Order: sequence, then structure tokens, then C-alpha cells
Amino acid sequence: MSANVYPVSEEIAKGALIDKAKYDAMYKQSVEDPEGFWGEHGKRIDWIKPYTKVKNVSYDPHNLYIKWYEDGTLNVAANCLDRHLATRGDQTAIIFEGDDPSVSEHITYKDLHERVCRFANALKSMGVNKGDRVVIYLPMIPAAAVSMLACARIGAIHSIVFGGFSPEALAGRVEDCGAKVVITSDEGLRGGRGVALKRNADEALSHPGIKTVEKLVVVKHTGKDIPWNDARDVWYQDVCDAASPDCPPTEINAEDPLFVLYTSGSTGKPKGVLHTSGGYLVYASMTHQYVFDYHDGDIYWCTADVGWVTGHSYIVYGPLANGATTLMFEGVPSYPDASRFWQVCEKHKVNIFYTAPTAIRALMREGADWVDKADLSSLRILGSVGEPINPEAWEWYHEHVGKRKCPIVDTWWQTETGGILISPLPGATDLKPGSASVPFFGIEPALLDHEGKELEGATDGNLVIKYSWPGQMRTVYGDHERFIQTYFSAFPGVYTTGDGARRDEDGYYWITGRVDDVINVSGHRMGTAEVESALVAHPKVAEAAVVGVPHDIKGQGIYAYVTLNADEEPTEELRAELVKWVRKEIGPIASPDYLQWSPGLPKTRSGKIMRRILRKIAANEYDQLGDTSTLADPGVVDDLIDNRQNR
Ligand code: 6R9
Repeated sequence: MSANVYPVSEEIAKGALIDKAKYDAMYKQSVEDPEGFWGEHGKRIDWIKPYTKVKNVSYDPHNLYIKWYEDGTLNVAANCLDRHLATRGDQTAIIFEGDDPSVSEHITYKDLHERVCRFANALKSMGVNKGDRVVIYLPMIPAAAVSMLACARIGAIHSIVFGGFSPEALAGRVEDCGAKVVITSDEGLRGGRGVALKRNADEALSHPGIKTVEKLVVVKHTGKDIPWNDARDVWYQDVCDAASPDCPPTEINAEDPLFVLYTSGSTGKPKGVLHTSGGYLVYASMTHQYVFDYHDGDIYWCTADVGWVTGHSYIVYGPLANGATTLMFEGVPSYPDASRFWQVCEKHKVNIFYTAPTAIRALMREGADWVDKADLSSLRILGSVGEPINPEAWEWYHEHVGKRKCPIVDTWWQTETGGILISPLPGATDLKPGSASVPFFGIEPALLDHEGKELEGATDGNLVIKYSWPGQMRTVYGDHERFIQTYFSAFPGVYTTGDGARRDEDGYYWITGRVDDVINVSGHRMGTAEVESALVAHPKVAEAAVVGVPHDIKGQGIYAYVTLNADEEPTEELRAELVKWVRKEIGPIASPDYLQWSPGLPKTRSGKIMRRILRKIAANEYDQLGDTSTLADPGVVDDLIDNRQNR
């Protein structure tokens, strides 16, 4: 834990929206009078019919519901577009920076509005109605934002599947949500190489389980030749050209769904996290404004992909609701070389830059010279998200990128929370490298012991949130019981985050990582169970156990223990084949970094795999295995230690 404290910079505090006194006063009001606080701040967005009820929440597991602004109506796309037209129609809404550094485009609010209206009409003409599901499987190009907003405009529910996911992963999600339309592109482009999105989509849609998809909309992006199904496929450009640019926004109830986003849990298949419209937009826009100290005219860049929640809340919905200029970057930090991020900051005069620790660590390894080459004088605020940031990476980011002038907001949140829950505010919070620091308005975190008893003062525990906030997820798509089980049953009466945390003497929170079988690889969440079930789906595999292992760049890497069927030979070819198999089943981000043959796995007498032991062996900490006396066959441990991969 780092001992350094960086007090709020006077320079920043002077111009900031929230200073120390204001944070204290607003936080106090937000927890003492949540109805009053959220009633007032709900007005930051435009309502068609204003709400009269603010909050209606029950965490009772037998009757659990979460409703905010429930009698209000609005349209999310109109809030992100139409309401800005009179005042900032000619301002840039989206700066698109291509994978190829010579490609960029500025899209004004007026232009974005027209594109969204046309595509919304095109979706309607394909029979997409309010409540229908649309899966978006696109690269980081403007059409991704247009697709999201077009769905929002007509009340369709979008579900974005990250372009790095495999056909299998895509198929599972399309089937689970019963999508009517899927949107993809001929190819994606990353680091100069094409990604075969249309081909993947074709393969996914050929799965026998998929019966609901009527149209596949294809954005022409790289111009690559692709197979075509006349009965099903349509070009995005054609349907937009044919559609009218006039599309009045559909009136949506605050509690109607806006999107479903699949995320990994500790068990079973990924779950569809469902967010609704009113509360989500209030929370995403408010956190975007205050956490990044966003001022009119700022150029804001979040490097995430719209396939993750960070892209939803902090590339598209939050910034556009606030009338910001948001940058969408198609490429990768290392292409054409390790100065790309900083070149883009210089080129577009970025003021606010938000990225992930894994990217910072990778760039840090390349050396500060790459940073120093660029003029970063436009930067004012830096952000971090996705996993705990180690103090060394924080200090490097602060010194080399921020030149010791830019506060770093280390923002802790989850797909489920819709927006940032714990983070410094630039003008109000002293910074401690490695700590996400203090709760946002309306958020009351608590630390519980294993019995669910609330712990006081400086201590470690299970991080829970005591009361609801407007951006909270409402259910698991199609499985409300799973929602209750996952988040409200271990500790009744509170929202369980699945993270552990420590609180220090100053009340700062330090997230220590997941307490369940979820691992965090380069900021991407993955259930070890998902990788295991991909492995055991291979005909030669009898059993598999997967754990996270510390990794210098990725934060955590994937370590797989595999038991083969009795008649199978463990060969290097088979090892490579299994790694490839997992890539195919889930996607490249799930590739095991290590794969160890294990004739047996350490199990309790009741047959439970003891992951604690597997984690220690993977991390080379096998001299601290702890109690192994409950193992059915303690002998397997020696074999695992002798044959470990991470030496
Ligand atoms: C937004 C996002 C959520 C999990 C979360 C936690 C980890 C995210 C963090 C962080 C420490 C931070 N996490 N931000 N841990 N400090 N600033 O990443 O959502 O993909 O759902 O992941 O990521 O473990 O529970 P999601």
C-alpha cells in the first residue's frame, strides 16, 4: 500500500465543479435525504412526462424490485441528441479516430442526430418495435454509437457483444436475448489487421438454437469481400439512405429497459445485466460530469470499447447526455507504435483521458520516451478503471502523462452498477495512489465479515452497498431469481458487489479484488467456470480447473489445470490445440496463459476442487499451501508442484 498522498491541486480546485466543502455538503444531503437529493438531480435530464415518484425499492429477497422515477417518461436518444440541437448543433459530438492514424472524422450533433433518425427508421421498417432486442457486434466505429442511439430512440433494447468474442460466445448471447436483428460490419480493424466480424456473425447465426434473427445489418467498413445471404443480409448504408431522416422519439417509461449487457459471474453462463432508461441516464450523466469535472467545450476520451459497460456509460450515454465531445478510438495503444495514445491526445487536444491500468502497465514497459515525444499540455484530468491500479503504474501515469498536474480519478464500479460508485472528485479529494478513495453522492458502502456483520473503522471485508442508487441494474435478463441469488442472498438487505476491500483510517476504500471465482484479465471480467466449461467441452478433456495467476501486464493471467481422458497422451500439440479451442469457444481474451497437465486435481472428500491450493501452486507460492489435511488424496499436490508451468 502506498504511503503517498497528493492533496487536491489548488489550480484544479479553483475551476472545479465540486470542491471539498461542496462534496461534504452534497454527500451529506444525498445520504440523509435520498428522495430529495435524487428528486432534484433527476431534473438534469429532459423528461416528456415529469416523475412524481422518485424511489421505490425493496431488497426483500421474496419481493425484490428496484424502481426510480417510475411514473416519468423520456427518450434517452432525445436527451443525447435533440436537446442539444438548438445550442450546439454544429459542435462535434463524436471524434472518430481510426485504427489507421491518417483516418479521423468529426461528427456534429446535427449530423449524429440525422444518422440516428435514419437508422432508427430503418430498424422500424425491419419490424423492430419497442421492447425488441437488437444485438450489436461492431468495431469501435461511429455506427456503433448510432446503432445504440437508434435503438434507444425507438425503445428497442440493445445488447452489445464485444467484437473480440467468438462466434460461439456471440451465438449464446443472441439466443439468450432472442434478438430480432443483429448488426455487424464486414470486418473490424485492429493494429492494421482485419477481424472477420461478418464471417463470425454468419457462423454464430448458423447455430440451430437461434430462431429469432430476421435481419443481419452489415456496415461496410474495410470493403472486404464477404459472403452474402440475400434473404437475411442488408447493407447498413443502403437502409439508412432509403430511410427518412425524420423520426420522432418514442415516449419511454423510466423503468423500460435501455440495454442488456452480458457479463461473467462465478457460476454458469454469462448473465444479461439489464439496465433501464431514466435512472441509468441520470446516474451516467451526473457521474460523468462530476467525476471527470467535465466542463462545456472539453474534449473527452475514454479508451474503452463499447462492448464493455465503460463504453456504454462513459463513451456514449454519459458524455452525449452532457453535450460533450467524445472521442471514439478504433485501434490499439501499440499501433503503429507505443506513442499512439499520446499522439491522439496531441492531435485532438484531449482534456480528459480515461483508460485502464493494463494499458498503462503495457505502455510503461515501453518507456517514458514514447510519452515525452507528444505535446500533452491539453490534458487536465486522468482516469483509471477496470481493476486495481498498482501504485507504481499510478505514479508513472501521474508523472509522465499528467506531468504531476493532472489528478487521477481511480474509478471503481461494475457492469451491474451502471456508473461509478467510488472515486475521487478532482477538485475535492486528496489522492492516494492505488485507492479508489471515497463514495459518490448517494452511495453508502459498507464492509461485512463472513457472517454479514458490519465492520467499523479501518478494516478489511466484503464490499457491499447499503442502499439503491438510480443507475443500479434491475434484473438479470430472463432470470430474476438469478439476480436475487447473485446479489442479494449472501448478505440479505444489501447489494453484494463480489469484491473485497479495505478501508483506511481516513475512510478511503482500497479494492482488493474479487472474493469469488471471477478473474480480471486486462480489465476484462471472466468467470473461471466459463473457461473450465470450454475446456471440458473438448472431447479429449476429462476435467479442468482454472484459476487466476498474477501477471505483470494483464493484472491476472489464466492458469488452467487439465485432466485428460484415460487413453489420451499429453503432448505439446494437444496443449496448443486446447489453447486454440478456448480462443474459439470464448475469444482471444480467454486464452490460457498456462496449461498444466494434471492427472488429478486436489479435491475435498466431498469432491470440491480446492482452488485455494491451485491458486498457490500457479503463483509459485507452494510453500504456503496451508491446511491440506481435508484433501481426499494429498499426493496429487506434489505432482502438481513438480509439473507447474509458471516457474
Ligand atoms: C467498470 C468495470 C467490474 C470489476 C469490479 C472490480 C474490478 C473495476 C476497478 C476495479 C479496483 C477499480 N474493478 N474498476 N477494481 N479498482 N478502479 O470494470 O466493470 O467489467 O463489470 O468489472 O472490475 O473487481 O467488481 P466490469
